[in-house]
Amino acid sequence: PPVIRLEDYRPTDYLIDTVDLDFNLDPNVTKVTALLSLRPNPLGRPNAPLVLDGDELLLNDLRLDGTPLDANAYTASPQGLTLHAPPQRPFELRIETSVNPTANTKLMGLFRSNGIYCTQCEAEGFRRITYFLDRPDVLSVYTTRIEAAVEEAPLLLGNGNRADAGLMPGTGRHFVVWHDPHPKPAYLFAIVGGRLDTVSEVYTTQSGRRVDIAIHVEQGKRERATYALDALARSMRWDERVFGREYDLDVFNVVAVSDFNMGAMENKGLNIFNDKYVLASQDTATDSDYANIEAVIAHEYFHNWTGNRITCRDWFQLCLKEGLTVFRDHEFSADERSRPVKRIADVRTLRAAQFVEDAGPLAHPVRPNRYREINNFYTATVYEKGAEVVRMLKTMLGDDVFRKGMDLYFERFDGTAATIEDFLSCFAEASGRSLDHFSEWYAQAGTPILTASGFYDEVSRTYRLDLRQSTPPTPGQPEKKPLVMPIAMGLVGEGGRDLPLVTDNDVALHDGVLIFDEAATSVTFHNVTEKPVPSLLRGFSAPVRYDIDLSDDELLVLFSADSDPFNQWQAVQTVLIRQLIKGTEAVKTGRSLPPSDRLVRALAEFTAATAEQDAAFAAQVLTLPTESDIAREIGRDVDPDAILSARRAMKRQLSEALLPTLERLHIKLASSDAFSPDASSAGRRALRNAGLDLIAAADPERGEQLAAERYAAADNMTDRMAALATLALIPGAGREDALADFAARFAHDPLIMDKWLALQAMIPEPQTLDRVKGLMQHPIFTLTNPNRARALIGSFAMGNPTQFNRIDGAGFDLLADVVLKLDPLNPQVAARLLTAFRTWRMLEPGRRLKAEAALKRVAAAGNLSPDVTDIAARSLG
Ligand code: HT7
Ligand code: ZN
Repeated sequence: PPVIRLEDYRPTDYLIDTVDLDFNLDPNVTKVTALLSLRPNPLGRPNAPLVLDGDELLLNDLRLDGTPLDANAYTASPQGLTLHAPPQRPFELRIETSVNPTANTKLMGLFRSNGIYCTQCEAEGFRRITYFLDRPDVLSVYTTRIEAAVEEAPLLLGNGNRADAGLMPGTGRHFVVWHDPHPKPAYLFAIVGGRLDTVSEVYTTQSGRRVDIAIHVEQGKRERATYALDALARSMRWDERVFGREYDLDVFNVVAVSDFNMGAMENKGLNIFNDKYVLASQDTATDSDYANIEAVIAHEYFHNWTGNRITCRDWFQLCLKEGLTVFRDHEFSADERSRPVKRIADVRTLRAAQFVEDAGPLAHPVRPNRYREINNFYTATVYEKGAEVVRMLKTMLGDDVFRKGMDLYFERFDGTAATIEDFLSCFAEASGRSLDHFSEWYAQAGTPILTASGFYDEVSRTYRLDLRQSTPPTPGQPEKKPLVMPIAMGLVGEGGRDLPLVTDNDVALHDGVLIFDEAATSVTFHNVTEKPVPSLLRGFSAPVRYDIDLSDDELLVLFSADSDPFNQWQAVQTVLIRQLIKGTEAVKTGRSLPPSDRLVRALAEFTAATAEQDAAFAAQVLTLPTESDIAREIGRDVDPDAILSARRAMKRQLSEALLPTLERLHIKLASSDAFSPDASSAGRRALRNAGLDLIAAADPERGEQLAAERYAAADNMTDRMAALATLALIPGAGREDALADFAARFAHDPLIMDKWLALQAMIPEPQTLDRVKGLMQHPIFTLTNPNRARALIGSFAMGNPTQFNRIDGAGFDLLADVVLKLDPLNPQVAARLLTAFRTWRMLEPGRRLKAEAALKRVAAAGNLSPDVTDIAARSLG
């Protein structure tokens, strides 16, 4: 595929003011009639041909202002339609196309999921419905008429408000007309048709507008939609309160389907969801499922302003809507749940997904400046790092100025397709500060490394902090500049007290936030009455890797006393990671290193004294860094087997030392209260289950017994899955029996069986490869359903470091085979699975060679999609 470059952006030559669509829904031949009112764009080239995008389309009929077009006036193919000399005045084009929704396995455009008609148009799916200027800067007002058999699709939904409906006597068919008054790009277009169950309520906005909000799910699943409906109402209220944003239509519909390429889609007034992010009940969803549902419901709703009312000028600006909306959903969850625990969870995800991406062959800036396949840029960098950049803006400017900037952005760019420059200009204006240097965060790829060292001078009572930053090279960007980093900090004295921060006048330090924007600097703090321990990057105030010359003892002071809970957690994680890295080195020479006494003592004290007070936080503290966390910190010549052994040994030794405390905690946390998915109940479950995991590490027999009891007695999916996960790590009949029991209980529900598939795919044992191959033959598994493919193959490739990276290369081969098989069916999902190879260069040489061979085999295969071609080429590049 050709490279598309940011610098080549130019406006379209024509505009499309209104779009009238008529869908005649049929499983195999759906006819789509599009009436487009076009006019030359004053900003475009005069007399240019009109080049409309298409993808696998069949053109039935074409008329200009009501008259069939002469055959030599246009060129049509499944991939596009060109009018050679369109009128240089307003004109109407009527296009009739046919599509086959049942044959659409790519799940882009119009497709059917379990018999339900639905659409997915972002990024470039609308061109699979009709010929169009399918790019985000073409904004049109849509009216959509949908006609279908009443029996097959009693419910017909579209964007906007319902304008008309009726039966078509004698045909068994009916129709509904939807009108969306808000101009929008084609990627936000959607329709749904099917037999669905509904939960709904009336939501009254702060200004008194009554909105019918509804969630529609597959038949028989209505009770599992109530949590999502509640999360939607809470999101709407939060956006009014925190950002002053109100909903703007009479209805808001959410539809959940079981075949979906990503999590959900923010189509105007008609969000379509992967049912994984809607369906929840005590028996079927874990606490993290509940949290994810709340977050994704909020995310898609928040897009109504950040994405829909203000959209992107081009796909390079994707982070304008995604980074900002992720930031908004993170803030929402932080307000609804525990802010520190949410921050820890988000930083874990950032490091696991984005830092890894940024350190490998697929690294790219938050705003990429070139792409071959836009579907491959819905990445952790655009989403998660994009959110971090917005968070840094808020940290630097303060809450009030940030809100002022957001208000200005909504006011000035409402109804437009905007850019990152537009966004930043609002904050520059609101703050009176230049953000030119800050804007480099959008352009420069790679994770900066912040190095800090401190010197205390007792005599002058000064503390000098030396800071340096550098960013390793990334593909296409060998040279890096220093970035602007807000470093939220404190100097921690005796008993955890924050010492006053007194600096020279020229130091940019406000409200405990130091702005560091050079390659190196030194900051001197005065009147420092005792030797402090610096606590830097509080709340993870910048998305950087951080290296400070603090001893383990100093870090453990922060763990027990820092006023910032994030840095408490970070401090103990840093000590754990350091010891795990040393442990991994020791394993390679046949030794084993126990955790230090100081670490054991600190964790024992914490567990005994404070764990219960904030169970969710304690669960985070007691969850060891993952194998992938350790691999990422090691960075090169990674041997996943050595990491697994070191981590197992450390976990066992730590747990042995903590065992009596863990047992006590376990008993105290046993609750007979009625189930509630709220954050504090979930926190208690999380801590109890983290405890179970550790007890099993110290004493497998006892762990197995406890887990089997917990599994059998569980009255909710969190406890059942946690117990099953503990059992899954203990080979033998107990595990196999429990897995069989789970399969028997939930065989009827593929979404729940995904948990069973994923758990087995992540067992760190050599037999897992054959287990995964066997599960691919299981009746529940099908490659054409993205959730199934991700649960089994994705979990194996991304969640089982020792087995995917097997020394014999069989793990790589399995993934390569699956990608090649899936690519013709669903290239988007195939390409996403292939990104599991992004860490291959970090491996030790033997494994590296095998991974490279598998990747090369994929790259050399014929007839690959642009999606897979692009990932394979960049991974090898
Ligand atoms: N804006 C959406 C991104 C998206 C997508 C969703 C479903 C299927 C294919 C898709 N391609 C891109 C989801 C979001 O970030 O809110
Ligand atoms: Zn989004």
